[in-house]
Amino acid sequence: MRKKIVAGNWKMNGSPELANTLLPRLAEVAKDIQADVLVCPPTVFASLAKNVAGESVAIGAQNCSDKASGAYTGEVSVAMLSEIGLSHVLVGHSERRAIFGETDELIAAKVAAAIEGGLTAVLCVGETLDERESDKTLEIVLGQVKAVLDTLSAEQWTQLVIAYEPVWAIGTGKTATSDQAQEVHQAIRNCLAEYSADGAGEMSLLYGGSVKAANAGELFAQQDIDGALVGGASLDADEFIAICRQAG
Ligand code: 3PY
Repeated sequence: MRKKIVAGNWKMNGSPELANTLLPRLAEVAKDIQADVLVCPPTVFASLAKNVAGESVAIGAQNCSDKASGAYTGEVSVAMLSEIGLSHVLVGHSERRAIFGETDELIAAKVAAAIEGGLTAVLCVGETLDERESDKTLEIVLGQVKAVLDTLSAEQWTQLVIAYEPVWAIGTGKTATSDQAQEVHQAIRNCLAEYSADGAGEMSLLYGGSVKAANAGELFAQQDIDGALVGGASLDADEFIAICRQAG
């Protein structure tokens, strides 16, 4: 059985107050449901988040360095994230690809560093509106997936989750329809099966892009959608909890 996961990406938002109020409530809900719950606050609040979240909510980072240590001003290594008790790291979010120029090669190196350092990498992939409108969705998304899979062994997949986040649905209020999302998720799973049939069946594939309580249920009902990576709605305790409950 594949794990259902609901992950919150706070991006560059939130505060110690939000961590102190939202996470203890979420922790109680997470104890009651089957789905795994993950919250990725800004790294500066991650230690605090880890302390207040307890064991039922996993805390992750939104980015990591591909380097182990050294003169890399502003970077944070996987070992540092692990040292403060984090278990996951988002890698290759479309904002990092588009705004910070992260390439497939760098993203593959970060995923490898995360896995080797004992974390679970949540690899984010997705197409832009132009790419979708020129019928390149699967070419782009599967290209981003393969760039990472080509550098990993199937045994390492137990520490990999893939989040499909169409760029045109991020921060725009537009969500892919559940059929559009399922079509891409199924294509990702078929692509995984070319590497490892067992691994493909076990990989959790999350949908991201303006997920809210109102659309989560329909998305989660799709065969190849195993949860969500939630942006803005993860900053609102009631909304995020309502999404988590729908994951079961
Ligand atoms: C969004 O839903 O806005 C996201 O980018 C989640 O990562």
